[in-house]
Amino acid sequence: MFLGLVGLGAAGVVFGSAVSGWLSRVASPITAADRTGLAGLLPLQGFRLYTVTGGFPRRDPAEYRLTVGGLVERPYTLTFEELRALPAVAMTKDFQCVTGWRVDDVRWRGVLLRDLLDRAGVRADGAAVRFTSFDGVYTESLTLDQAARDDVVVAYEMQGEPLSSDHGGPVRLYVAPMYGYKSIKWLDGIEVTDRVVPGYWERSGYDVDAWVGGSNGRRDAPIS
Ligand SMILES: Nc1nc2c(c(=O)[nH]1)N[C@H]1C(S)=C(S)[C@@H](COP(=O)(O)O)O[C@H]1N2
Ligand SMILES: [Mo]
Repeated sequence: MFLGLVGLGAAGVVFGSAVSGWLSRVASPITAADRTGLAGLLPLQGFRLYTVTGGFPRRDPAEYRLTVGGLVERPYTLTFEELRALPAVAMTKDFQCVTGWRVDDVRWRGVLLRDLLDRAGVRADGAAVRFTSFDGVYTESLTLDQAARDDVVVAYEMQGEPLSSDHGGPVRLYVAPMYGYKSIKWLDGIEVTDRVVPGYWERSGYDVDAWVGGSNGRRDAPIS
């Protein structure tokens, strides 16, 4: 049973690189992230678990802090409980990685990124948002227009459960209409910037505007 699962996972990896075509150049660093071992190979409801640091950081919700700062009027820091006390949104939408895998109908719950930014008051010179991870390495970006969408969530629940550490818990970003690399795990910082600062994979060649089906040379069906 266990070996069967591993076999399936390995088949997924092979299939993923076979369909990548030209993408294998930029996708190979992601495959390298699977070096972290079996966790990266086991299919979890269709997800694969990614990290770029060689480890999966853990943070107790009691110790978790989310800072919102940069070009805002009122920078602030939230505890996990404070985040959970804010008005929440729920949505059921697909998750699509640029390497080809897609998980249909994932249930997400969290706070709209837009609401967190509104709370801080974005200054007139703000134009984009930069995100940081407590893995210490991964970063991401959105324009302010993208950040204001009603399908961009600072998520703390997935599939009706608290977001697991492996999936980026206690809090990750979920950018529904874009490829999975936009959905930064282990989110700890939201910083308004005066321009888009390309994120981790974007510095390796992935598109900064990562619309599913409309970027990275892929033809996936858009997330509806
Ligand atoms: N901090 C961090 N966030 C990350 C990544 C990562 O390696 N580190 N990988 C990204 C990519 S490419 C994808 S497809 C998704 C995968 O999410 P999962 O590991 O929960 O399946 O996380 C995204 N966010
Ligand atoms: Mo991905």
